[in-house]
Amino acid sequence: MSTVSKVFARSIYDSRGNPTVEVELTTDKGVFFAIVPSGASTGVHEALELRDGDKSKWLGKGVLKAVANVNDIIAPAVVKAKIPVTEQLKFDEFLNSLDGTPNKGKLGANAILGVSMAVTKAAAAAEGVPLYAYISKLAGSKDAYVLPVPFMNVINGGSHAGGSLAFQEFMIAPTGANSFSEAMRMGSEVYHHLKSLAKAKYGQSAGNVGDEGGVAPDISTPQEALDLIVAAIKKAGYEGLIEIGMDSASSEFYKNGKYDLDYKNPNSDGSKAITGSELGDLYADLCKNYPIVSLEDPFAEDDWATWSGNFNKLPVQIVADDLTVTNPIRIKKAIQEKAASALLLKINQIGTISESIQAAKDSFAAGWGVMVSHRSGETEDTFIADLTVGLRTGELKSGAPARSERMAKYNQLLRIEEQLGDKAVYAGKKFRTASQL
Ligand code: 2PG
Ligand code: MG
Repeated sequence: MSTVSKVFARSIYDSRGNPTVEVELTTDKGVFFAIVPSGASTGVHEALELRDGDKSKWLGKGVLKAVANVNDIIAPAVVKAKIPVTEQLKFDEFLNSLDGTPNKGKLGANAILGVSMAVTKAAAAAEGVPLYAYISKLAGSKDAYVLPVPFMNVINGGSHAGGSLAFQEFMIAPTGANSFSEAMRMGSEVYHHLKSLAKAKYGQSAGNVGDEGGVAPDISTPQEALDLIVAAIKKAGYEGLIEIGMDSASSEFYKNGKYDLDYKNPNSDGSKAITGSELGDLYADLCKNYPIVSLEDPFAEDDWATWSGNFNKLPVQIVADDLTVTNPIRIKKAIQEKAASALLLKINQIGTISESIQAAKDSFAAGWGVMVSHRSGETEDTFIADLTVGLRTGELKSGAPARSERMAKYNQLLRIEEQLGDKAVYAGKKFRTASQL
């Protein structure tokens, strides 16, 4: 029975150069590290990310309070409680009881999540199995491990880049590949073609990248972005084998009941603001003209009626991110209201691994898909790669096939696929229903 002898947190830095929490947890099996990611286009209903707010340091973004909450409150309580690390649910319930608020508002989700992740890693070591295998057991997933379709964000817009493009992410999804490693090769080739095409068409600076490693040409319409991607797919010779996903992150440009597609223009006169129904028509049109298979956050986080009203109009996977924030209560509502057909699963939106697993299970039970996701502020921690395989979600997004905080997850999946050999199944076209494969 492996229990925790020491917990220690420190402040380190994420991919945007902002402070974040790292937890070091010690058991008889060793020392286990976990680093917490951080979003930019965060949903208002997410669990609380505790920031110091002291403008004299890190522009208010310090996490010294969250670090102190781990070291002064969580650490002594956890060591004293002696809960076996293999009892994740009990452990996470204990962490939640120390916090005592519905949104982890006292200790901070960033303090709690770091400990919860490190416990899972320690438990895998206690059982002597790889992390993905342990998570699979924890979640009660079916046998045969499924490797996900990587949704690679090759054009960055919205709050993740400069320029005037309102929609945040344009992703390539090699659904026609035969394996995860082949999907990565195809994605890498398309990414490099895309960079050359963007530079040739929009000038050298169009090759500069945004927060998630995708190029960020100064274009203003989704059609321009999609045309570039289609041209790059064609140039690489993968027409029909690579499809497209988008994350509009539309809560960012929802104002006064309308969607302002010109929101990044400081001189916007509001004339490009459209209704939810008009935005739905725009998506329907894009789905007709481009090989789109997935639309995330097409509508804003509290615009429920527009989500449900447009659901049948859009013939692709509809992914809920800011709408559901990996929160079982909001997921239940979205299922009841027929608002979406897939969950975007972000562990720091809810703050513990048990609750993240529960969110995935609730979604699967409703026939939904689940796409595991990084945050735009990421780290070298590869936890979500193992989580994806363990939960059998069949889909994951971890940014462009470039920049090490993005590649860390894809590289871990390459290792897992190699380790599994013949036992690895690639989700391919069945990414949305991979849990049933
Ligand atoms: C999203 C994410 C990740 P952020 O909206 O899906 O790509 O962005 O982490 O900034 O919320
Ligand atoms: Mg999103």
